[in-house]
Amino acid sequence: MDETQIASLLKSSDLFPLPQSLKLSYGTAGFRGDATLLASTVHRVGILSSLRSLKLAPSTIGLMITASHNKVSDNGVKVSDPSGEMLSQEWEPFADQIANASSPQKLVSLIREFVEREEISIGDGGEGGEVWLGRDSRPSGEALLRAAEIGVSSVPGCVAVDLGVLTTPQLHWMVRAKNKGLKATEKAYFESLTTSFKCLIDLIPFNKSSGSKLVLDGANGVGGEKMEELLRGYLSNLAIEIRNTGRDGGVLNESVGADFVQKEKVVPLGFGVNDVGVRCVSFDGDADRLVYFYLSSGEKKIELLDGDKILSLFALFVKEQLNVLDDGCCRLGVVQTAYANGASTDYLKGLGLEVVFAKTGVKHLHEKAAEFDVGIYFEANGHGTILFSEDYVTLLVDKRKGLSEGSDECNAVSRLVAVSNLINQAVGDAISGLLLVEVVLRHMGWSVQKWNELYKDLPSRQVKVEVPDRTAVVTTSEETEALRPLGIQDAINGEIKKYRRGRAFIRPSGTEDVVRVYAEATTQEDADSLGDSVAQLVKSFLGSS
Ligand code: G16
Repeated sequence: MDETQIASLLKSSDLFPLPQSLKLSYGTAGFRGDATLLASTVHRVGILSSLRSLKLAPSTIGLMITASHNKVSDNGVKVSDPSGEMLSQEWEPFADQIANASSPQKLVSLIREFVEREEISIGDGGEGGEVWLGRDSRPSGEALLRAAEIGVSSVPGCVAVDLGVLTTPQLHWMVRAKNKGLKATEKAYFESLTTSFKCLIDLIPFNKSSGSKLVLDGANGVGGEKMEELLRGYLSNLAIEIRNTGRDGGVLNESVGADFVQKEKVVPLGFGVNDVGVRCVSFDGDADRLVYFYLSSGEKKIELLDGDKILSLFALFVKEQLNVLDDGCCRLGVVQTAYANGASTDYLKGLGLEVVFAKTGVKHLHEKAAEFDVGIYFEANGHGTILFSEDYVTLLVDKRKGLSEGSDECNAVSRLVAVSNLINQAVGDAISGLLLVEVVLRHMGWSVQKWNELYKDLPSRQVKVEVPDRTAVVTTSEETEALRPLGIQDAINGEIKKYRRGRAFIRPSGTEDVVRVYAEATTQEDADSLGDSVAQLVKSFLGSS
């Protein structure tokens, strides 16, 4: 790097000093924390994104400003690689180093070392770098986006393109499309969803119904707004009522949204007795997760159809199409995490499916799903998608040429191809996930209640424990056992033994400053009691904060 390049980086870094005692880690899904402390972090991630774009030139990188399910006063930043997938994990240590560099001089020296090691050429007249920026609807997003822009353009030869307010999956989709040389606008995203959705609806053999209208809880975030745009401009026949759009004074993620509904298992604000039996769906703050639910009776209690149930529905549908083809050349697999309800895993295995487990975080699930021809992954919290390998889609398209129009085989191939276009191939996407659930329910002629009967969840409980240092918890790779603090796993095992079909684990959250506890047993009372006693163990081993 020459003197001018160094001066450019120093000048912009001086504008964003690191707040004292801020210590961040790239975590499960990028950097997250109190929004007022994040300007330097976002600025530095802007620099990193430019370097990534130059390293992989010619390619566009995505930078998303969001803290997804976290409270509204938090914000965060994550990076999309050219494929639309999460930033390569190989670059995460560098992200951690620069985010925590104590001074602009230290920062620039880390960048210099990294640029040399990675042989990144800056401003040598070759390909420039390009970073596409998006943000969710958080009030802190705009100022942080400016910090990112300054970071991106402080690397000579790199430009930032502000795409404004988007859902996280929209940005990933657009980055992927751009790097594939396809139309990469928001309009193209909506058109692609619309075309594939309509194609799937047209392929439903008889006029089947999935029951009542659908009501969407938009978490007071960007998802409700984007869904409204889709319905207004492209899918006006689809009957979806949208609540919690954020325009009626509701607060982002506060007693609303997918994370709240899935963890608390109660109705979100804005829903009540009048909705008993109605099919409802909740998005999270940046619309990369969805869970369905309905009120069975009373005012609050819900029947939850979480990521595991969405996964099961999708797996059934895909498997049905593959059975029609009966050519045995597709390797279909599903990926879950330790949070998957034991009953869902039993159900999926009962379908004869290959089930593999990954660590929490879509980046881990995505990687494993990509090993299959068709890999379906979902976290119980509603984050997931279906990945189709490019080779398998090509094979399907070729196969269709030899099939007679309207035959069962031709229709099955057309459905699979349409699903591969509908469902986001980059990350979990609540909007495309919703459209596919609606298609499959209509295809099956199922109500939400009928769908819920696929299997009965084992009662479970999730608890968050605030501790002085959550990094004191270290787990095995699948997060089912705690290796540290020493002795805690034996104590947890002692508790588990007390309950029939008891299962519990702890792990440090990568997005919030808490240790998470998951517990499962045959009755809700037992799951609650196991969850509480494991939470007590966490407090006694780590102290409470
Ligand atoms: C992010 C990740 C998810 C993960 C969730 C919770 O979701 O993308 O894969 O399950 O955080 O992670 P943790 O338990 O480590 O806090 P989101 O929707 O917040 O981006």
